[in-house]
Amino acid sequence: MSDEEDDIILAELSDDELTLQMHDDLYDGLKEEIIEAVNILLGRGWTPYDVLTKALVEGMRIVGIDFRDGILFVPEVLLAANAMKGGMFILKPLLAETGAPRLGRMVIGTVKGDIHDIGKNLVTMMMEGAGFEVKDLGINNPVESYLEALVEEEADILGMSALLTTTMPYMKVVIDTMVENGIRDDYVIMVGGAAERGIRQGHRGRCLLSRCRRGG
Ligand code: B12
Repeated sequence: MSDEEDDIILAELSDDELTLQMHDDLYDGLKEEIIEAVNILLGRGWTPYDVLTKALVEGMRIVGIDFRDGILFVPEVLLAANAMKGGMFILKPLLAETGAPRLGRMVIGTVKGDIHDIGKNLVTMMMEGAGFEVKDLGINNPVESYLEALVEEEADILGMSALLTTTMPYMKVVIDTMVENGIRDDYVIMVGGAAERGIRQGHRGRCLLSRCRRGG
């Protein structure tokens, strides 16, 4: 960090300057600065919803673009997501009070036999940042966990993550069970990780696939 950046006093910036600074600070994964800036904007009378969308979500949108284009890598994105989480921690209770518009509810989890969760955690944060309520079931989820959570959370979207060739087919097991139970069309299903082949095994329906990453 340059001396010039060290000298920035967030409280002295105008609203516009502070918002742009927050985009930079998210990009650099500066959690303490994000927390300070969120509190400053709230203190200036910004609604929690405006702080979320104009400062945090917009900042993460820029991070997402550079991640997609290979300019940022996983460790940097995790730092940015962690900084975003710091801001979200302050805003979450306030948003609940002020009734900011929620886009929908999602249940997400890594499938049975699989402990990879970095991608899932990123998706969770991105979805929360985009205005969805997300129930994260963690790793190693059997079909029963997904089905129970969908009902309990009154969810609209099911998200599944699987990184191993041995666990990918389990996504199909979950979907097939939903078909058998006659509830498949009640939900949008999003799958990610090494999803491509796993889901191509003869399933039809509303599915959103993330881009598949290969290699190691
Ligand atoms: C980190 C890692 C681990 C860590 C996991 C730590 C953690 N907390 O997640 C540890 C060390 C624990 C691990 C363990 C193992 N791993 Co591993 N691991 C990886 C590695 C290097 C990176 C995965 C990762 O986090 N990528 C970064 C994230 C951001 O990417 P992502 O997960 O793909 O997520 C993105 C998208 O897929 C998508 N996405 C993900 N989930 C979802 C969900 C939804 C709903 C949506 C919309 C999108 C979405 O969004 C994300 C952002 O773009 C991969 C190699 C690779 N390049 O993928 C191997 C890899 C997945 N592992 C592999 C293996 C073999 C194993 C082990 C079996 C090794 C062993 N012998 O013990 C164990 C498995 C344990 C188990 N039962 O799960 C193999 C799998 C091979 C295969 N064909 O099955 C890989 C491919 C490495 C390799 N080339 O051999 N692993």
